[in-house]
Amino acid sequence: MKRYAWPLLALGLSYCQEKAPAPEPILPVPHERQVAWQELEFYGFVHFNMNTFSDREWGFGDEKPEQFNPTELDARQWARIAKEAGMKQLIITAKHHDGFVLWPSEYTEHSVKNSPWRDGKGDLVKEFVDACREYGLKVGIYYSPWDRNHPDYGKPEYRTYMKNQLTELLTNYGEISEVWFDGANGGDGWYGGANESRKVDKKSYYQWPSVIELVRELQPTAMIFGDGGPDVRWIGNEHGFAYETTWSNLERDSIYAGMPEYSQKWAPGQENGNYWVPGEADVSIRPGWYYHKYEDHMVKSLPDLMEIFYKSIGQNSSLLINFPVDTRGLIHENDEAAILKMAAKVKEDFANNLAPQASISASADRGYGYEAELTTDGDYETYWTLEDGAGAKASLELDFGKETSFNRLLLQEYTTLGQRVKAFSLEKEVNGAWEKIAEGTTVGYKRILRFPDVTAEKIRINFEDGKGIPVISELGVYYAPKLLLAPDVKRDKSGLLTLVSPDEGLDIYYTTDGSAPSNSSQKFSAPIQVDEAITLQTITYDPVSGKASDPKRVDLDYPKAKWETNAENGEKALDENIHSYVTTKNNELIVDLGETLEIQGFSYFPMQARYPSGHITNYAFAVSQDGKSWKEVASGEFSNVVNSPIEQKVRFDSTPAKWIKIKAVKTADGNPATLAELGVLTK
Ligand code: FUL
Repeated sequence: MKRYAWPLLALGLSYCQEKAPAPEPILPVPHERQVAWQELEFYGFVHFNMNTFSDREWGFGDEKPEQFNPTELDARQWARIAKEAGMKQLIITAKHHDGFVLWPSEYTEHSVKNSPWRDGKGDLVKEFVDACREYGLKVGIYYSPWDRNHPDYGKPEYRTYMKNQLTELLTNYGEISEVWFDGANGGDGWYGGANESRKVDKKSYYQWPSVIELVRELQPTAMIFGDGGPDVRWIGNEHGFAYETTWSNLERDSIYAGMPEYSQKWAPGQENGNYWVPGEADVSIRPGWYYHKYEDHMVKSLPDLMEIFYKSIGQNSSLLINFPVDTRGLIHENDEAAILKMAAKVKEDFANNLAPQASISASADRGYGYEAELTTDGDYETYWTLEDGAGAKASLELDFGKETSFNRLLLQEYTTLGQRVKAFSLEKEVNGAWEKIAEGTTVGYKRILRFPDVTAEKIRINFEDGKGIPVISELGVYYAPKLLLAPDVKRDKSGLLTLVSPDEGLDIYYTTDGSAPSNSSQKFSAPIQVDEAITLQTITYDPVSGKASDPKRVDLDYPKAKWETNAENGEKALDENIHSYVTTKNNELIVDLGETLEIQGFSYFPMQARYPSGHITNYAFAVSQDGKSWKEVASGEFSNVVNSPIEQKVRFDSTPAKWIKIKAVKTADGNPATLAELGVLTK
């Protein structure tokens, strides 16, 4: 029941409607700039600089400005995509470890001013800032302290250079909302031609306090990112995952950028950390931070991106997703499609908050102005809390008035009063008793629990442990529709076929005769033995909504159960696992098929590692009946295998084979040939 009285009544009863003062904060609490920042939640990174053109992740510093030459650069395209994806800010790599700078800095020749791009008259930081402003995005600047180009790196003079450049960046482009200092620093480099290794003392070399002071002076509202803050900290991995228990409190004084034990020891934050330094989870939408054509087929899938969303924003962290802008100067169409799918799915999952539709009550509250209803009013500034000294235990009960299905719980603490909750659980009422559905530890700015579909009329959220009375701003209950994607198809060497659902509570149907699958086809319940070549078609089906995914078609050829090879580790090319591979001895691999098959072609899956080697670009393929006398049946080129290491299929006239041999006539890098998988085509 709402306890707001009518205005008339209020006159007479005003004594009981006076809002009690807010509870005392539990320190540490966020600074104003951190409060503003936490609402951003989701923003983007643009890795675009010299590495884009040298096809590297970390340039050495000896690159030439002439190499920087995008052909269709359009920062407005980046900003449009970020905006459409629901991002609130974009951060650009103004200078990466190789030292090349994207603006015409007065302090170096190693910049866009000596590149052919815009005839040396371009300023990419300016184009970027203008595009962000046009699309209403905040602007962030990534500046690598480590500089493998600069002759003075490692000497005191370099500090002046760094400050001069930061002054340019922070005075010439209007409001900057985040300044991103990378923790990677010191090591080999070109260093003005010295070509040597330079180690710096990461704690003291940069004189961080004075750098921070400079940023504060020039951009008082900017958040400063570093491994350990000062304002926002690294989450400790590049997968975009925060932790089950994630504190915004940090023992900041124990941390310096680039310290080796940061990830294990400090990254999740500390319950009793004495500074407010919330986490930021950074991850690239592809394996690399920079663009490499050979990763065009490795853009993260929707299930991957949703996992990242729930493990970052859903675990008290912001999410920073990177676009490796390509050599044209554009976000690649695969990356755009992926991020927009993710944005649509997030929207769908949180389209309908069921909590405000329920009547809500609390085990206790602090009185007028602090009632349970305030957790479902959509206003972060209002909150439910208890009387001082009431302890950390309390509960909120929601009565939907009818059986209601859901699978997500969202909670937000009012962080202005400090992060408090240490343990909570969700229960549903079953015949007058409470049954546990899910539980969590910390909440912080935002916590989302995912669990299998539950149907209940009444639920209860128990705050079980905390640093003080709970202070809860918002509470949400949602039914996230299933991720209706076709199943993953996995087959092992023996021919055992498994279909894996992308989400819980879905059914899987399939056909093997080429007909279109539906929910009246064969239902998949356990792995199936497949001893022949088949065309598999499969769907996932949601029995609740009656909706099905698009069908997936996979041509599975003859299983490799009887196949053998003498080559060392050769079985890695026959194990139906594209993430394992064999490195051949003399650039060939011979396989005994165990029986004579009529084959019409072969397939080659190149090595899938991040830094592959030995991709076969020119091949010869031969068959044999006895493993001694060979007949070559095909030879040719895998033309684009370096840039696009996807499965290659070669067809030829049908021929009997008991033995097969693939020979790499040439590999892309001259290294011994590698194969992730070798197969035959019998259909
Ligand atoms: C890392 C850098 O070394 C990567 O190249 C990338 O910029 C990433 C965001 O941070 O530490």
